[in-house]
Amino acid sequence: MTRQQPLDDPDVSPFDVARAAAERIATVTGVERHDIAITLGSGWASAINLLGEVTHEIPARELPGFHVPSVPGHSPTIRSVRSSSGSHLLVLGARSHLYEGRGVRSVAHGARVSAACGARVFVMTNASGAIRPEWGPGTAVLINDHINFTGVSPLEGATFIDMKDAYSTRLRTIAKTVDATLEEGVYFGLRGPQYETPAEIRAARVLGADLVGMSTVIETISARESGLEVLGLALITNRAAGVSDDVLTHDAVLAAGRQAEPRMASLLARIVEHL
Ligand code: 8IG
Repeated sequence: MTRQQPLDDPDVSPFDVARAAAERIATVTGVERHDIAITLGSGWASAINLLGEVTHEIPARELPGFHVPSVPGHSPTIRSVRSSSGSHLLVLGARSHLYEGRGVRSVAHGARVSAACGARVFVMTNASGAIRPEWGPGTAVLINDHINFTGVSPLEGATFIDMKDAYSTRLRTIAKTVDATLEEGVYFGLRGPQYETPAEIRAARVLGADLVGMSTVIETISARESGLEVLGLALITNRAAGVSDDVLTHDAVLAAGRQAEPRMASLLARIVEHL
């Protein structure tokens, strides 16, 4: 059983919880505003070593609203990093996924805390399955749009927000100046945790999707609600169901991530330098 958390209380505003976490982060780090927030997904963790100097590391459980992740490959800390250019980076190692069952507020929390910490840019990395057959494991893809197929939204009440350019054209252009060979595609976001059937992947392809995963879409919606500019970077770790004959396992996904990790770390660090 998870403990009762402030985000579970419908009478508590998730933005108040985010503000409390942000105040704690500012107090502990002495950094009044962080400029860029970065969520490290599986296959991206070692980027931390290239982003700059880690000045503070806060266990997620010490901050309001964060839970300790239950999935191997995700590290539950929030770190403050000073980049070589002097920017303050907030690196989120604690991420909730819908399939963990802690609710959509928990998934949205990182983006809300990032905005409350003063960030203007939210960089999200993830591991994804390729719907496009030409994308093998190790391919890096800039997310240029998404299809939210989770059936839920982090927005509460009549919060009608614009989702055009959700994945900032400006930030994608900057990323392409760093690596012009970066692929681009539409991310199909599902709740999981089961991987898809081949029929579901065929359907996703017909709907216009290029890659698939179980994160990112809820966080992007929250980030846009909070006024953050979003950059989404996916590492392809497998071909989606039916795209190849491979059996999909979490271990194989992690192994592909580990193999590509040094390359992704360098790519991410170079992009962040230019933001
Ligand atoms: I890594 O093929 C990774 N995450 N839904 N499908 C879904 N999520 C994923 C996949 C995949 N690969």
